[in-house]
Amino acid sequence: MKVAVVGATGLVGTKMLQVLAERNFPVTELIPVASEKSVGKEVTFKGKQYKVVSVTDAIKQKPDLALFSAGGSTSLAQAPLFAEAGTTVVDNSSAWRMDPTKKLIVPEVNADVLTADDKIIANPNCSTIQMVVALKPLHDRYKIKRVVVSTYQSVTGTGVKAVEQLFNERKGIMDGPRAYTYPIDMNAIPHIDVFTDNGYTKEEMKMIKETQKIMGDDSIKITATTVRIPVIGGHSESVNIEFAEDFDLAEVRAILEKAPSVLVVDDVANLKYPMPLDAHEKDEVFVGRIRRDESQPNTLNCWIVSDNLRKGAATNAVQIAEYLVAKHLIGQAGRGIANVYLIVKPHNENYGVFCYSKMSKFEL
Ligand code: 2RA
Repeated sequence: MKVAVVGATGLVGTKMLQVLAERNFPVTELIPVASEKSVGKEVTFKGKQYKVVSVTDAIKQKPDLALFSAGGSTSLAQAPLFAEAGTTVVDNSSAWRMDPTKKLIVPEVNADVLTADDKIIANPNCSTIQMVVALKPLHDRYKIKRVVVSTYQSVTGTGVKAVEQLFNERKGIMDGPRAYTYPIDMNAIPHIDVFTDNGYTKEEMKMIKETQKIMGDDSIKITATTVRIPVIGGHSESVNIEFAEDFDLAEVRAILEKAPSVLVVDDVANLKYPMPLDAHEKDEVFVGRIRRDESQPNTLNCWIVSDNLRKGAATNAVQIAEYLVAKHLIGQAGRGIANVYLIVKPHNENYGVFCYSKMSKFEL
């Protein structure tokens, strides 16, 4: 499979390359793509060096898959160009997430809605992904009425400049490049993304709208406060969930223990609870501090932590691509062949992908 990674030199793009390699995604040809100022730079994939190319060059090569992590305006302009060339785009920006014609996917929750016609697929916001992975199995059992979430988000969600600002400040350098208006070290900034007219930030509104879209249920009421803290390994969330009916705490734990991608870390007697230090470089969504909200009926409190660059971004995007491969929904980019059938061997085996037309057989 010919795979383009657009934004290959950024924090998420670099993580996408790492995750593609780790999960042995069937990349037969890698096309790292970035803005003009990075064209010609080299990135490493599976021990080999690849030169970064421009978007125009990448489209000419008609990749089967393009993983985008290049910002909203780039994605709005360029994702359709890839799609027109037959490429399936999985986009990590907010550009397409609330577009009613585009699917917003967390594979553990709603991958089953994908079809071969979905040429631009949206990857949700990191803080939304980790929350819905834990909420979905509970919603299926008890029906969620309302969620109150407060986040404690890693500087890696902002990007390289923010990580630099934090480390500079920690060394006492206060006049280096800044991603935030205020110091981030020794601080908590209740402001992620821009403010909207209702006094919420865009990050908070993403958590509300995206959760409803992914869960396919607009009746779930959600309110959010999102906060940036001087942390690297992942985002943490304090989540208060009100259900339509009462629940059994032991059953809640059992449901979460069985839920895909969830790891319950909840043993307060032994001081075990999820923390970003432990979630760093892992793909799971860690859930702990599971307890009843004693202030009102049918309500649960929990603490959800995940590596925002992995499950919150790169891993989720690659999992979407893996689903497309497994379901034969991808791999025909612009080949112009009638009656195409794809045969994809199971994960980890030698991925021979063959494409048959009425007349001939091509190895992709
Ligand atoms: C953040 N949610 O952490 C964003 C990144 N997508 O700022």
